[in-house]
Amino acid sequence: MDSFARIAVVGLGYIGLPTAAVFAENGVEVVGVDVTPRVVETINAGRPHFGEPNLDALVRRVVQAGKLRATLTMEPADAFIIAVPTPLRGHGEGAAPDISYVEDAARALAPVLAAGNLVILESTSPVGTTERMAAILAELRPDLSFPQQRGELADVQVAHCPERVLPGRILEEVVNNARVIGGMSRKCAQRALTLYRIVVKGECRLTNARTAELAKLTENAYRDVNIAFANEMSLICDNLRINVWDLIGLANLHPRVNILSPGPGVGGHCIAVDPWFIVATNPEEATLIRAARIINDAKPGHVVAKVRERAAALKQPVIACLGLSYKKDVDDLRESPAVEIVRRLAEEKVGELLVVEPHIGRLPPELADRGLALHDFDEALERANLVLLLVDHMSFMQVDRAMLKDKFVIDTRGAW
Ligand code: SAJ
Repeated sequence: MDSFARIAVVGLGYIGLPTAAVFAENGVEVVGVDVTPRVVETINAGRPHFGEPNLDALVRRVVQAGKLRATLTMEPADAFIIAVPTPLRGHGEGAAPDISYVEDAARALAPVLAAGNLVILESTSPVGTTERMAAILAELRPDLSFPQQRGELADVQVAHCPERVLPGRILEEVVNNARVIGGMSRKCAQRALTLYRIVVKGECRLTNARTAELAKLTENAYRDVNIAFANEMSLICDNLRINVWDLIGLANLHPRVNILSPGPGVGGHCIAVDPWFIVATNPEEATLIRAARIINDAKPGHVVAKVRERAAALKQPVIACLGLSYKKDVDDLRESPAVEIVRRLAEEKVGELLVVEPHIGRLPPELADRGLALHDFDEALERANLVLLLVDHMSFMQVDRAMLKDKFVIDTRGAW
């Protein structure tokens, strides 16, 4: 029972596809299941449908070797890894986690489930989601037993093993990061450990599913709170006319202080989202976590105000907006503070905006529809009288300092 010759990965996104490819690379037969035909076609043609270092070559290799195959319909397997989105519906206070994709995945896989199978939820989820998934499976398959019914004796094992990879370093981190493996029973955790050991070199720590769920949310809330501290210091420094980067460098000389970097805000689909999963279920207690979210969400507004103020001093402001992605060296624009800043500058008609983002081929509709276009880095620098650095992409770092002379520079990342 303990072998995993064939696994199904449900949801072939930023986490599912790299996970599927890494298992395939290690000799497991992997079926990737996704609801989007374009995603399935692209992968079966040997290509990832998003940018991530080294993923191209890996997907090509495992698809050509016949180890990874994508499909629209669920198929039987020894283990199922669910890596579907768990978005937040609404914004800020009052927003609620949406676990309907996890529920849909459970309903889709229930018919092909067999005794001896292992079902793992990898998606970042509010506490209780793994139990909810197991309840759906049990309801749809009364012929099988589940851990909430029969504990160690269950026919089907269920676990939560949250992903914790950093976009931009996914392939490396999928293998080398430590993993939290939360079983609905001891046996569930043990079996999940056996599965992950095929690919994971990092430490694997066993716990229960609820603790694993909260551990993942805690990691991202911790980072959000720490970034909020840095962002709050940047506002305080602006008021006091102190360079925040110098300040943090000095404070970090202390052996027990390690302040993160302020920036234009916190983006991405994890850190800006997951803390709300904790706030949503614990509104009374999670006051610090909520405050951090509010501070970080307010940061783009402060950047816009600063640009407005500088632009007001120019007769014809031409603003080079450098970078749109949510962080450096990725093509991911989700929840990006840079996009929000550029959109608001365009709405307020602060000046002519020259948008530079070397990682994408065309602007998202919310910017393109406002008459903006993508520009070349050198051309934008040449023409602009105000330079706004929003993302510290490697390609922006080797800027010719002479080109910045006589221009207003707003460096939101402290990179220059
Ligand atoms: N940021 C700052 N200052 C910093 C660090 C980050 O402003 O000092 C900003 C970034 O520019 C970005 C945002 O925060 O806009 C988030 O970037 P990130 O690189 O910190 O994290 P993500 O969202 O790419 O990935 C995170 C990671 N979580 C942690 O580091 C605790 C990753 O390990 C998780 O797997 C991922 O969330 C996830 O999927 O949850």
